[in-house]
Amino acid sequence: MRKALVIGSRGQIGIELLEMLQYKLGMDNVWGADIHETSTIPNNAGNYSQLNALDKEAMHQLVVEKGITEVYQLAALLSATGEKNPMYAWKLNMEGLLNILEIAKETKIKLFWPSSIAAFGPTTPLDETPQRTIMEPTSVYGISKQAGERWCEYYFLKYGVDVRSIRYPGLIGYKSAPGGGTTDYAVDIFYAAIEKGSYSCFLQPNTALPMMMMDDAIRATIELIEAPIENIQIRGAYNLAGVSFTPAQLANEIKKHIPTFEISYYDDFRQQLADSWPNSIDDTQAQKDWNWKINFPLETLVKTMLSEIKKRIS
Ligand code: AKB
Repeated sequence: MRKALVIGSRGQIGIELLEMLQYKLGMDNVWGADIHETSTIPNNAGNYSQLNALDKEAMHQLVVEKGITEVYQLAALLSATGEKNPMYAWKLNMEGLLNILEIAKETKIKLFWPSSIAAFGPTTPLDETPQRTIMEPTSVYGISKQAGERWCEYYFLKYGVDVRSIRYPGLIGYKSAPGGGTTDYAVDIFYAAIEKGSYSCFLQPNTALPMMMMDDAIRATIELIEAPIENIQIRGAYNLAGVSFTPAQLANEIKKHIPTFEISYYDDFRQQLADSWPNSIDDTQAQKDWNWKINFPLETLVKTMLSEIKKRIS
């Protein structure tokens, strides 16, 4: 019997992953945990425990008490917030991972931990970035993801921990808000387009980045965790390509639905982060090992975001 725990269950990925796991495994078999007080969590969110990812004892107790068999450890500071508080980002991102790796070693649970395109750096080949390549990240978030990938592989090689990971592109969804990332513009733009008809973008028009609709990201996460163990050739993190576009290309696609939409651009520290990340990704290995394939190209992504956000606002 599978019993899942999502740590960081109130975050951008956590909210949607929790919902999908509840649908697949049943409400009783899924547990959410996050830093927020229990009294602030909606009644329909299912089982929930307040948890600090830095509190290893509490994490261990939760895993044992609830009979958890798989953990999704999503609690982290993202790239932009991380740059504002590098020491805390390092502490949370690394200790949060090492705590659960230790628990996985002791309890034999299966573990999912998210890496990111931020694990690459300015010396990485920018186009069709391969699975294995130069990785010299320059943000604290990217360094923590790169180090985290190595720790995941280490725990697999040394202790046999069944840990699996994805280098998520920028994630775009309508059910939950992003927080503190460089790719957040690609969510904010939809709300601004619908509510104001214009958007002021903190990245420059030709900044190409790999992105992915949240539905695809959640499906990828679950397909990876459910893939037969013998298929998993990568114990660092799998590349996922998603769909690559620039702010200007995204704005043009939005204009097909809202012809009066206007975009302008301003200078911001996040440009430097975006410039250090790939334009596009090669995910042949994920296709080969666990049959990965995206469902949401740019046109479908934009159509879905606009219609779902309109429904939510009205
Ligand atoms: C961020 O922008 O920090 C994240 C990421 C690319 O991991 N969305």
